[in-house]
Amino acid sequence: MMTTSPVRFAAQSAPETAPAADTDARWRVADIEALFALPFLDLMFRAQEVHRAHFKAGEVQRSTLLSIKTGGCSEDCGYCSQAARHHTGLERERLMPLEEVLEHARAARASGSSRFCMGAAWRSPKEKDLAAVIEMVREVKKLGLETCVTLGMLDGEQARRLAEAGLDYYNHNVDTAPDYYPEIVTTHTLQDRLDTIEKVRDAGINVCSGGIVGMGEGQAGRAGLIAQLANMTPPPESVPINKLIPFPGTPLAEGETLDPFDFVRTIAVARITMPESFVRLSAGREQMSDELQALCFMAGANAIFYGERLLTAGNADASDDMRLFARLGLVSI
Ligand code: SAM
Ligand code: DTB
Ligand code: SF4
Repeated sequence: MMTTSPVRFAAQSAPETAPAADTDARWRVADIEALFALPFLDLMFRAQEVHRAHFKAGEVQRSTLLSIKTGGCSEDCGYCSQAARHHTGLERERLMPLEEVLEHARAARASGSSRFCMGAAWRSPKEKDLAAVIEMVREVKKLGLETCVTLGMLDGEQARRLAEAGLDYYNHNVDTAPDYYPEIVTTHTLQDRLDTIEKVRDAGINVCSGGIVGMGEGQAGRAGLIAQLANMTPPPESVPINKLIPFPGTPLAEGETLDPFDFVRTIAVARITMPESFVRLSAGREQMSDELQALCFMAGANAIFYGERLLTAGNADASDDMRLFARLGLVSI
């Protein structure tokens, strides 16, 4: 562990260290904005220092995603291709049968992924659906893969049943800064999301929670996103940082373009403020050059989604990823 101090920092000078884990010190949004405001090379250097103090440089965890229930969602998340009310041309599908899920899981294992993440376009799972997903978790675990699911909001009992089935991770993103959340979603609140995350945590399941960059939130919005993740006690074990994929037919389709360096900065600030978390370079890699991805790894990203698809969108090709790993000397874990 790095030496830490509970003393917080003035907004003008970027903080030197993270708050000590055993204090109630919190990251102030101003501290995080100060990190974002550092000259790029200084920020990258700091992120590398923190990364190398907590992880082996060059080791990257790979998870494969599968959409087990696509489209027709009741919620209105402005970025999402799967909201029933957005006309994205996506066909609504039923819950995928177990055997088909297992075929995908076996392929993911054969490709070298260590975790299999199943996503469903639900506000929250119904009893019959949860029972089916629990069966999927049990069977995927038997293949020797770690399991992750993202099913929308859960109550405490649902979280306990998933934990009992051996679920390793639950993904539930806070997505953006608290004050920007109502601009993006109106059918549930950020507090609903935080309640689910707390239930997942209480059930003993690892938390995967992160957000999306490039929804017009600005640097202050990105600082607000990172602050709420870093101030969770403990921070999520896995922090996906997604670059908005602008789907035609969604309200965010015509969003502003994001400076790629601001995406890299977000990764670096996540790394510095959540030294022990896996920071996952998530949606948007398909459109990123190898050089930009290399900067993200330099900034402290140490996990990716691996495989031809995310949920409904394409992902970087596995063969391109293998070449990139070889070119950069990255090792998958
Ligand atoms: N319904 C569940 C939920 O909302 O948690 C699970 C599926 S949802 C698609 C999972 C996450 O994918 C979202 O929280 C969001 O962060 C990310 N995501 C969805 N659409 C995206 C897009 N167009 N670009 C980037 N990330 C996206
Ligand atoms: C996360 O933060 N990103 C993944 C995973 N968690 C479930 C999903 C990205 C979805 C990108 C858009 C799509 O494929 O529909
Ligand atoms: Fe999409 Fe999940 Fe929101 Fe439904 S709850 S619209 S699947 S992000």
